[in-house]
Amino acid sequence: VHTIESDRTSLSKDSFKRAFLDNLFYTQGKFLQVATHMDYYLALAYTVRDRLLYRWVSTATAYTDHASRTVSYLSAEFLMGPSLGNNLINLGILEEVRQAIAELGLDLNDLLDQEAEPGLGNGGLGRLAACFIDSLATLELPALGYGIRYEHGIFYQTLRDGWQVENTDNWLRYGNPWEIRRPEWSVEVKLGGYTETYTDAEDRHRVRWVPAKTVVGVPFDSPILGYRVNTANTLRLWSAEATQSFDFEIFNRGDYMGAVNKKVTSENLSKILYPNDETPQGKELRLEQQYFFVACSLQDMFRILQGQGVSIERFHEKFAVQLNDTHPAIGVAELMRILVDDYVLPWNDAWSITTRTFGYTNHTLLPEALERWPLELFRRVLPRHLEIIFEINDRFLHDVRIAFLGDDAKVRALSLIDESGERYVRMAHLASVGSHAINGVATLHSELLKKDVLADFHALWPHKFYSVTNGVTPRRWLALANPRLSELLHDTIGDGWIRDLDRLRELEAYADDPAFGARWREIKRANKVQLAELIAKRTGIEVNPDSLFDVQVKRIHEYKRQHLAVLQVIAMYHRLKSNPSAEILPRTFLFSGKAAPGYFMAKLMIRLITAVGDVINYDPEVRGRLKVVFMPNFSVTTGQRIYPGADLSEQISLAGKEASGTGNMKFAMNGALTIGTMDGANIEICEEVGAENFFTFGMTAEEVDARRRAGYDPRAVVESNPELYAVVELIRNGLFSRGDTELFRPIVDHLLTHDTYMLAADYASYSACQYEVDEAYRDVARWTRMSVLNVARSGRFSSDRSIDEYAGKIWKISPVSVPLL
Ligand code: 26V
Repeated sequence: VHTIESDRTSLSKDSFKRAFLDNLFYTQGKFLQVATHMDYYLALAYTVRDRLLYRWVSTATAYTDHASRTVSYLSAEFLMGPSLGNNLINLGILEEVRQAIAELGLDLNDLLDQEAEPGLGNGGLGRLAACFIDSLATLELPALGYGIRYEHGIFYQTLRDGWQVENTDNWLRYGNPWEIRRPEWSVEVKLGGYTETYTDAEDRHRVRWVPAKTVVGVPFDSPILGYRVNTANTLRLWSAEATQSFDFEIFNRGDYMGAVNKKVTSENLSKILYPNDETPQGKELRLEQQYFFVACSLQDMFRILQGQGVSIERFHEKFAVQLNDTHPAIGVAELMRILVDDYVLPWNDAWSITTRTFGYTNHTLLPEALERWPLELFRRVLPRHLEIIFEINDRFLHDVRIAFLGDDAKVRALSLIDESGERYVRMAHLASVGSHAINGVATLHSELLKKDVLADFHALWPHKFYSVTNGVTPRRWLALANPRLSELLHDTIGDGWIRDLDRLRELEAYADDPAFGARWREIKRANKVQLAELIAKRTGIEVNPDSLFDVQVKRIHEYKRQHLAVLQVIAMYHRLKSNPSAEILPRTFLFSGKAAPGYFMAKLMIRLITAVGDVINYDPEVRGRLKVVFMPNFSVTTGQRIYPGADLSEQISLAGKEASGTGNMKFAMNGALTIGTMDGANIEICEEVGAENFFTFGMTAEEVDARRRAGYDPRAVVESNPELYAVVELIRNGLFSRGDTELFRPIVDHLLTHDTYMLAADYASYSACQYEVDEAYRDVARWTRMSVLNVARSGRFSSDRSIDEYAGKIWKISPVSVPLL
């Protein structure tokens, strides 16, 4: 093995160049003169992969030898973003490879641009899983990420006449050099059918599930290398295939087309990612997807357990299984089914193993986002699991009746089955009952969980509740995304921050250093120039790099209130039109984000942004002082280019609605200041960086509640605020829709009547706060100081800190150092 390493996968520049040319020739079948950029990218990716594989095999060996306790992170989404750059960072060879590639007459950036982004997630939840998997490896913790290998990830967004258009993503078109198919570890998954009882040879009463169909799950593994360590964990994504028997049917039966159709249906299971972030739709295929990947993953864990000769009763000692929201919550019933039906364990023993295995992370407080499945649909797909859920529920409600003597309302409220109308299975309740740990993703969110959504569970089991504030990986979001700032950090405080982000504190000493400040500003300016180029390329809009870059990038949702920012933009425009010579601070408003395809209001919000841009951007009187840009197709890749160029980060959700937010952390880490509500992790960011370095506005979560209880009348608020009234009138009169007074009526009407997310109530405070932003930005030294301190104090928001907390408090796992073979 030593010779394999030194001959084939050494990190020296010469060996790297040789390997690259070798791969170009023997993997891509091309020579330099005819190779495309895609060929070069793939050759480079394989060259890097070889170097990962050596660490991967070493890691697998170390874990097997230690029989280490392992966390299985179950997530329906892993929004990984491109791998090449990240792997080069984590191997510590980015600059060396850039040079080696340059010596071959190529530009590394051009090759990095070739990689298709695996968009296997919607937004925050999927990206969090990706940051966590990076931190797990960096902290040398034994971990497996389990998910779905969607053939089509999140849709590709374009704009047509200012409206969002969805295009199917096809990330696998040129193949994926980072994955290895492992057909030898394929498993079968049953679906549908019915159950029956029988007596086995040992005279035991048992239940048999007679499924209607069986599909095969094939694992595709990708190595996840930690930063500058030998640990390379596995991300194992399952792909659905038809069983062999379909192929036989195809040959033997007359109904050729019918058989082929059945095959296609099986393969549909991992075809497409549902794009409905925050509003589950109760679609049968979605429940099948969830069960599919969970059933595959649990079988895989049993295989690993058996491979290590560990007995079934010790499942929970070997594995800590974390449920990333309720999407994998069916795992609770599936593990019970395996233990009780297949291994014939007594119910109580099985239940003890199950609850000691699972942890549940909740990611949302929005009531409409809580997953529930119509009972009849559930029975159709998973008849045995429904029986098991009923049994879990019976036993659970028995305890509830004792704990809350005579309180029938509590029984109804806590039940795993919602029986208030059409009957549903409540997945958050299943996850809560079946787990030993329940956590929110920021302090406020965890408190609200205990007070609101899961209050009755908290009353029952206070000891189960935890809070782990989210974090993001500084490798991708700082070292890779912002090379200029990273270089300055390198020159000033060294590179320790990349694995210990608290080390950024050492920057505090430079916050008032004029020479350092000048470099700081040059870097931000250069990043803005680069971002301006990207904006021009993607939208044709020219923006001024000396204007304040005011950025809101995230999924488009009413609770996130992109339209609150738009109201403010219109107010600034109105001010300028009323007094064209007014001294206004030039601003560029940049919006980016996807709307769920069926979410009408969100799509209309995008149309409003583009419509306002169409008027303001081309109004000669504005003289370029205001620009409004909607950048299509927000993704990990575009995020990496946007965060480093932002001056101001908009985090303006209605307090109590954004569980945490993670974009807020990426901005702060890259030196943007935040204008934000006291919501989610904003509160903690404000606390860390200091209120004097953060722009807060709006009602607190408590004030929101009080205000609503007191009776909220948005129309009265609008009518009593002349600025806001004028803004609403301008939209209503069709200024942004060529006189069409219908187009934006749903937004205006909703604002005046229900205003569910209370834009009107927060408007005045937001507007006043934006004046403070202007004032701070005009004081160059002050803004620089604030920006430096935001970066210096962002250490807490590394996902390394989050993972360290999960590992210690919830998973009880510890690092295993990996020697190279
Ligand atoms: C729901 C559904 C419903 C079915 C279709 C697919 C799908 C995908 C996602 C979701 C729920 C998404 C919940 C979510 O993303 N929450 C966000 O989680 C972030 C990480 O914890 C957090 O920072 C955000 O505040 C929170 O909105």
